[in-house]
Amino acid sequence: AGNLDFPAIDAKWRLHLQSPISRAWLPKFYICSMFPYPSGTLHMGHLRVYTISDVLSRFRRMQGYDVIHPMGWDAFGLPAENAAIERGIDAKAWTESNIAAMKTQLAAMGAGFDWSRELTTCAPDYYEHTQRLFLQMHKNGLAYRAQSMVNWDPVDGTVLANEQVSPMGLSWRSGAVVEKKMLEQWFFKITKFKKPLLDDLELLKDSWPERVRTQQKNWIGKSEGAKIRFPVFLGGEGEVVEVFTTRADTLPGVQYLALSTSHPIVKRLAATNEALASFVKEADGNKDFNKHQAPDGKPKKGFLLPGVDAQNPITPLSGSLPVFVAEYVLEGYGNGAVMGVPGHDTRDFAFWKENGAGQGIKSVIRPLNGCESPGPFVHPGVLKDNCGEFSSMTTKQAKRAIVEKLRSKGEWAENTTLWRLRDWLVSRQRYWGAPIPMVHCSSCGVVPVKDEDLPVLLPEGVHISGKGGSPLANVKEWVETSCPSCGGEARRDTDTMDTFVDSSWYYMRFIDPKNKEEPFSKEKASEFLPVDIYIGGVEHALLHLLYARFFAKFAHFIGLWPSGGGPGNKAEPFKRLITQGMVHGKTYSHPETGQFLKPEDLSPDLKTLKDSVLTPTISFEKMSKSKHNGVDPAACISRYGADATRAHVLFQAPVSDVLEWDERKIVGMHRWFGRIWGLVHALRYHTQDEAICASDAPMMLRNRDEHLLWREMQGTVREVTASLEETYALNTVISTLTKLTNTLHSLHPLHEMPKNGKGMIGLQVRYRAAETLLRMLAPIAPAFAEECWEALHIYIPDIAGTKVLERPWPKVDEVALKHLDEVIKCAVQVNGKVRVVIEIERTKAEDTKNAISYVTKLVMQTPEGQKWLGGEKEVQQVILPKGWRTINFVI
Ligand code: ANZ
Ligand code: ZN
Repeated sequence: AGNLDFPAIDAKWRLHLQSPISRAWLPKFYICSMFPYPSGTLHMGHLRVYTISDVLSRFRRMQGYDVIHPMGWDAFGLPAENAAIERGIDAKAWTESNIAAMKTQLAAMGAGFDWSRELTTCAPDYYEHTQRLFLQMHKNGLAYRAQSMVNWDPVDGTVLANEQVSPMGLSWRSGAVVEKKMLEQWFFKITKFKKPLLDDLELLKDSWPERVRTQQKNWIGKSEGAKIRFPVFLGGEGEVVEVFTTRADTLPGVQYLALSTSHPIVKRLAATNEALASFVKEADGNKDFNKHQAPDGKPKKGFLLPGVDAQNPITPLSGSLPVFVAEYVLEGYGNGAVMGVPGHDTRDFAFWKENGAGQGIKSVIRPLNGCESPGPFVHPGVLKDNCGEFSSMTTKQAKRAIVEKLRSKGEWAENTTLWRLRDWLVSRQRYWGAPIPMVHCSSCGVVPVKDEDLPVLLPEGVHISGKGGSPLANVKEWVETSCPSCGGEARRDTDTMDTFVDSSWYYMRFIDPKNKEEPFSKEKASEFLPVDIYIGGVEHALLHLLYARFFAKFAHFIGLWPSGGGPGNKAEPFKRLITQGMVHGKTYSHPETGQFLKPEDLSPDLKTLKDSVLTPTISFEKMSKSKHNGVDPAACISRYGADATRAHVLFQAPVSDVLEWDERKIVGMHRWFGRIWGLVHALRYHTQDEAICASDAPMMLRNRDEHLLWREMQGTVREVTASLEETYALNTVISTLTKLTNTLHSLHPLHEMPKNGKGMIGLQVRYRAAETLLRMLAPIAPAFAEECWEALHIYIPDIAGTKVLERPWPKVDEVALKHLDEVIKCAVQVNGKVRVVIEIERTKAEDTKNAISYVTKLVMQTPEGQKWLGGEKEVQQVILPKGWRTINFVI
């Protein structure tokens, strides 16, 4: 490939690639990749996701689908605001220049998007409709205000959603330790849709990654169990503590109760008990924000409440139970109280070891079969003899019997279902977001802005300090307005919406991006939704996808998407989800100290440390500044060309796996391209005959070798097509095409006649194989494929003027393929060594009674058979295993 200047080829075809044409005769096909935040530069994750979506969309266009492949910008959010705070740059100008830069980079990677559909979430013509959807939520009782204990990020000075707080209680944005604060906030009632959000995951069973569905399921967190009420005595007074449990069957094994720090009883006692108050304060400091993701061995700390004891309602006479305040009990889940069963729950076990004053552990359940092992037994089983009337019941039976007994004794228990999902807190005390379209009037209360008064424009040129509450509160002339209801003086809501709101519906806007009156029209929704393939990073598996599913169901609910995707779909927005894996960078570290090395710490060939004989340790890790392993896609593209970079991205790993970026391997792609270029050149002088090149010319196969080549080609088309439309095994597309390239490359040169007449493969088959290869190459390496297409047809101006990307995707020659399926390849071994591979027709193989003599006859018809088995040679034994894949001659 020495004479190939790939960056120049990119440049030559860039314009053509940027605005792809759909010559559609098939229905719509909507491919969407998650739109980027306009930070200013594309990173490797972007390169990977947009390569995948570009390849799939070019492939579908060639197949004849009316492809929608849009691109936009998730342009509201903190980085712009921080740039404004830290460097005094205007958030809007900053965002716009970043968008311009990234658009150029997308073009440089050879990507083709429908730029006519471009949208930007921070543009008034977009956020007007975000606000309209907010009003719709409000009108339908799904947007409401509530006092709420919020997660307060003291560094960014803003409220965070629960989801933006790490399991360790750190801010997802700034990394600061999150505090708690009471504020009046806006919420979306996502919990109204909890059931369909959970149940409809089932519809996605075969088309979404299992891991993503599980994460969503856990987050929604449906939990079936029971409420059980415990009589509690404190200071002579009787009270009741209600707990939630999924294991009512373990009630006979309860050894204590544990309350959360904000339980009413705890609050009351803490007012007069200093030690308790300080315990509560400390425990609140290291709150377990996220029980389901909390690592093991999390807080076991407890505080025994003095003078408080509880009774087990099922065995009230069996003595009293201690009551603790415990860090691990969540205030927002169930009743903020737990019945402690050390014998059968891991956390309770750990807690009791720490706080049980050396008391033993009561075990009430044994395995159905098999013996007991040390530690808590957490699985279902059979109740032991120490459980009175419930003894020898199974877990399932006992759950029902115990709840029923307590219920009949006077409402001491009741079956119930708990959900983990909370309503979505959407207000942010931030500037760079869509203003919440609400007005506060002293006489009318909170009043929605009139639909015709949208958008509520975000004021420009606002000075943002980054301190305190909402920056908008300081823009007096903006805040002061008149009440939409009574016309009197009123104030605008000064919060903006969580940027997750913007990205929850953008894929619906893409189908009707210029619509002024509505977010999108019903007709377009029915025509273009759902998205056929959605591609993006697995880091969005939870929140973004959950919110997007919520908005799709909401759109259906208010009649904006009446068809909801047709029968059986139930308004699921993304038919198929592909989550691409991360790109890891090659990381060099010091073999002794383990310290990460910069390129300048290494010798020029990177094999040793600079001025040393030590070899660096090499690993692949998440790209980061501190590891000096970041790779800039733009630099890579300008060095190797977009096509080799794209092919490399696809080839190095299956789409969902981690991709270990090793730049040196790109030369493998260059070598492959070089071989294709060689083929094209060898052929083009011979293809001056238009009749041969006409795609409708009947294919004349004149001998066995032509048949074989033709068949191999059909197999390739079938495999590549299946990978692009069913399995998304895009790495195998490259290897399959490489294989075909190698076959074509190994044919004897056209101008030489082979001596034995073997391999007499004529021009027509060769040409058709080459042009089919180019068509399959086109989605992956579009610029290079166009260059080859032009070169191949240089003497046929009619075709040279066409574009390979506008050609139809190759169809499989079914007849040839049928043959391929019907033929068994049988390796002929002589004394264990393979000498030739022959083909046996499957039907013949099945019909033949005397298989060995039939196959031997075929073998003897080949020159190799004659050579190794003919003449004087004496065959002692023939072994032909079932399936006819091998035949072994012992001579
Ligand atoms: C007794 C018990 C015995 C429990 C046993 C489990 C196993 P999921 O499945 O996530 O819903 N629990 C209840 N409320 C809690 C709270 N506010 N904070 C922390 N933990 C709480 O979990 C339900 C289980 O979590 C409940 O069942 C309870 O412990 C605990 F062998 O009750 B279980
Ligand atoms: Zn009013």
